Amino acid sequence: MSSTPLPGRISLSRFLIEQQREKGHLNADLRLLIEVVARACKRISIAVGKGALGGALGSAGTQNVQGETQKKLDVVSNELLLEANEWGGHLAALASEEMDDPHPIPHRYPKGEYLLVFDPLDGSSNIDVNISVGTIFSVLRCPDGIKDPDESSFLQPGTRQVAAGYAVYGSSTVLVLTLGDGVHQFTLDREYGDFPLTQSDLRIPEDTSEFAINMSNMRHWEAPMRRYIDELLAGRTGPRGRDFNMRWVASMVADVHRILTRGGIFIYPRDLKDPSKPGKLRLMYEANPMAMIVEQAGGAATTGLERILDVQPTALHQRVPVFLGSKNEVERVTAYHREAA
Ligand code: AHM
Ligand code: MG
Repeated sequence: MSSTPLPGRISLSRFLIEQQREKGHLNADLRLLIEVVARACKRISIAVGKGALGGALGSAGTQNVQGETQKKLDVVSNELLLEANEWGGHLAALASEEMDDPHPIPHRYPKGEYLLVFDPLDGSSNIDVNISVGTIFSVLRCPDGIKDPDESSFLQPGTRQVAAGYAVYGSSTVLVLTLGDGVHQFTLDREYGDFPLTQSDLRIPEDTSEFAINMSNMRHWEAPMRRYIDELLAGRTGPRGRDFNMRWVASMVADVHRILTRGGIFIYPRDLKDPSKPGKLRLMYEANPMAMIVEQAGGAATTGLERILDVQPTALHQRVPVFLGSKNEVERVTAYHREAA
């Protein structure tokens, strides 16, 4: 059975062309970049959707730079994003969670003005159990005068991102995008192979009664973290005077997507399990793009002490604590951390 395109259906391509023409939010190179990333996400979605039939479940038997075991689909997704992006002439270099160093554009191709940073398959511990995973990406400008970008070219605060987005490979595949003027959602139409716009200007409610955190780490948390969660758990008779619900998918893309859809707060704090690590999530390809999206949707995103987008990166694979989502809750837990600092 085939379906008829919805009247007034706006494809991702048309949306980008209109943004370029009417608002000047992007140029032809950035438009190409976003379209190429979306095309790679479509291919990753197909690979994820094949599950066991694609022969790509399970471990690849290798480790990434952070010592994490790579899944076969981590490696496949990384390669799909590299292959799709390196020849188009829109990028100066790429960097990925799965690669130690930035990936240069091969000499046989022209170079462009943008840097692309990505987590090719976020939440990959969920692949083998058929739970949503996703791709997160961030776009920066290559600093002026740099012909061969290295790690230092990428170390720009999140405020310099020109675009950020993610795809969730769930019951449907959605692509969420910001160009710095609101957040827009596109849904993969598997029959037509395009991404029509399905929601524009997503907004995160300022208040929420839902939180997302890995509670199994509670014994390792610092005092302000315990204070905040203890208050939520105390429910109606506690200081917050209402009950709070908890959700934890263990795929940041899926947890953040829920927050964009109905509000909530997502937290991955620093903990004392491994004091050498300031949190689990990575600044450049997880925290920064998600912080830009969340702020663009009216939410807030901090490290517990400062705005994530203001953090000056010192290393490509740097980790940070992450508090993001409904503004009033993020501000409250941030205030608890600042009081204790
Ligand atoms: P990954 O990029 O290697 O998949 O790791 C990041 C993921 C996030 O998606 C998620 O929020 C977190 O790790 C889950 O951590 P935990 O295993 O502590 O629940
Ligand atoms: Mg990740």
